[in-house]
Amino acid sequence: MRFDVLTLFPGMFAGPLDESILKRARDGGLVDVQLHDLRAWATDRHRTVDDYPFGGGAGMVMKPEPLFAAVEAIRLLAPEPATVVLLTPQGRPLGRALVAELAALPRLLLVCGRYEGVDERVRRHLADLEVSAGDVVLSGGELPALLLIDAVARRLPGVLGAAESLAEESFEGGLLEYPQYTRPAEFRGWRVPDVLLSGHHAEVARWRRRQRLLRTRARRPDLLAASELSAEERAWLDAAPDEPLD
Ligand code: 9D3
Repeated sequence: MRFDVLTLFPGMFAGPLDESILKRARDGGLVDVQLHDLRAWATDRHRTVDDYPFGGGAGMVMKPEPLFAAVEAIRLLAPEPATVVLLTPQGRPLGRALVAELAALPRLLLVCGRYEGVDERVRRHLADLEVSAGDVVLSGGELPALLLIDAVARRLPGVLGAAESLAEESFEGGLLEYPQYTRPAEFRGWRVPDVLLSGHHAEVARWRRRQRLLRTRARRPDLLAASELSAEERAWLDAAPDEPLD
């Protein structure tokens, strides 16, 4: 899958793209990320990309001309049709369903907003889709673009190992994860639950499923409402008090 990123701050991307899973996916040719500096499409002496808002008000607005010129030029750099995604606080919040939709596309052109936002004509006539990283105020679309690239790349065939992919699938069930422990079995007096040391695989699986349900009810009841439960699982929830948040 190809990502083109249009940004005023290409330097923000090197670190995250050059580590761990994203680095491996890029080295293996599964993910191609091309960064483009919007200022390259500014035409005046000062390389201006923003201007004052018509009607007045605080802050600056990204001008349409460099954004349109850049997107039109970047489209031509590869044959795959590009879906233009504008990262903006007013977009559709990034979530599992949206990530799955984006991962099915061959090419994304991510446009990172800065300042108070982009000229409305960019939104209306250049962007195919507007995406937000959720209800938090950030300085621009760069970190949301990285979030999107990371989440989408993890869904591409071959990016995760077989074991990791399987683990991801089991959590697509939409519940939170069960508590995880590793050695030592006792640390500062805090013991690992006996069932995990017992070697009874069926008991361990039941304990984990139950823990996921209790934890999801306590922390994300919205997720629980959307998941399908067996009669036994319903009974566990009815019998158990709310998990104390530790
Ligand atoms: C006057 C109101 N503005 C400041 C509070 C709104 C505003 C404009 C531009 C707030 C942040 C930004 C810059 N942020 C983004 O461009 C952005 C973003 C975000 O702030 N949160 C979550 N997702 C995204 S995607 C792009």
